[in-house]
Amino acid sequence: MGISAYTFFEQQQADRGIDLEQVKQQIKALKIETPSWGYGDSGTRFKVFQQVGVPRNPFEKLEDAAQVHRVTGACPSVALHIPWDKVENYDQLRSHAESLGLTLGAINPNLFQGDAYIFGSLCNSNEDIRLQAVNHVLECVDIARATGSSLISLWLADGTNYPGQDNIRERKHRLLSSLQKIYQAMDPHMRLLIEYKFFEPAFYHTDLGDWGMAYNMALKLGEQAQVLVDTGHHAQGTNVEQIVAYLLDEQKLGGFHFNSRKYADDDLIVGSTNPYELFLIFYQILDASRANDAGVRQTAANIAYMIDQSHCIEPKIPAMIRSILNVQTQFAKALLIDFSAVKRAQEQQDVLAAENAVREAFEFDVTPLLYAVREEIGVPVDPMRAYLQSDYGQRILARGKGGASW
Ligand code: PSV
Ligand code: MN
Ligand code: MN
Repeated sequence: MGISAYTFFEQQQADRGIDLEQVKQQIKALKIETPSWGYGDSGTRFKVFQQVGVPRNPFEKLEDAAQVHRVTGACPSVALHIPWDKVENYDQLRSHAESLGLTLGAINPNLFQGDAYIFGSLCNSNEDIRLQAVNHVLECVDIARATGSSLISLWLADGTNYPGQDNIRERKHRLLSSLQKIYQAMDPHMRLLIEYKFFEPAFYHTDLGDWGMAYNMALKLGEQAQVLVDTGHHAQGTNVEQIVAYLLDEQKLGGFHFNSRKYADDDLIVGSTNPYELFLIFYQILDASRANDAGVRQTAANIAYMIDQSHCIEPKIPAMIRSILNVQTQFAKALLIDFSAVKRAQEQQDVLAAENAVREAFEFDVTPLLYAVREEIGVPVDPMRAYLQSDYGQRILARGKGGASW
């Protein structure tokens, strides 16, 4: 891509009244956290395929994550999942991250794999098991202190498979009381991000089945609790961007788990099947960042952007790079929306003009823009090519098969 493509693009956007310098600043500021588990082996309930070269421990997962940050400059932090990433000494893990130019990000408790949790964790009718689950999350709060993390992102597998299996309202009460114990243990700068999902592994009812249930819990807990939107956790046809807008307006949107889905919680590369949805999510965020209400603007500015994907059949590091590039692309396109044109059309109730003002931004090729941004921050203009041309992928083959797996 030569200078001329960018010059043409610059002129095109100047003619539309878009301040490209500001757009570039915003692209540079977008940071996306990658998940440690995205570098390990994962699969479906049918099979986990083992790949050669997969990290054998949390230290090696960080080394792989550092490659993604090296070529994109956009992924300086890594989320941990406990106990998948449990280590003896978190100071050592933190120093290792720092030596790689990374920080440790959200701590994700695991309330779904312990044998005790067959009938649930924080909602279990057995008080001892509920306490065990609460204690695990409290341990994660301690880990967050040691790793310098400020986010606890909590997903529950709790639910039932059959009508009558347990009392839905009592489970709701148990959940709130468990969450209150966790919330009270957090330091003032920490945030509890509550993730919801409509089904799986429970198939009849799920205790945090949708954004409304997560929102209700976050509201009852207090300011430090917010909702986490995992883009793959909705029923077919759900308007995810409306949920995003609603939660932003209530100042309760805390973060995202980005991934793509076709049928259910498929955990595919974000933006691979539904790029327009991702673009429209960013449209809502950028719209909120221009809101009159300072609280809404602040909420939009503090969103934790995280990837949550399972790379079952694809090589993991390039899959993560692809994900980051897809997010950057849709974000860059959303930044090209002419918000005054949208507003004008809305005021005139001109449906077609309003829809056009949003869609036309999606239709621009932002490659020259992203190349220019990367050149300015000193990362390869084509991060995927740079990674594939490096020998890192070859070198890690020496790790062999049978690395970390969920
Ligand atoms: C559950 O489906 C989920 O989205 C939660 O965020 C978990 O922590 C993660 O996946 C595990 O892969
Ligand atoms: Mn998730
Ligand atoms: Mn999921």
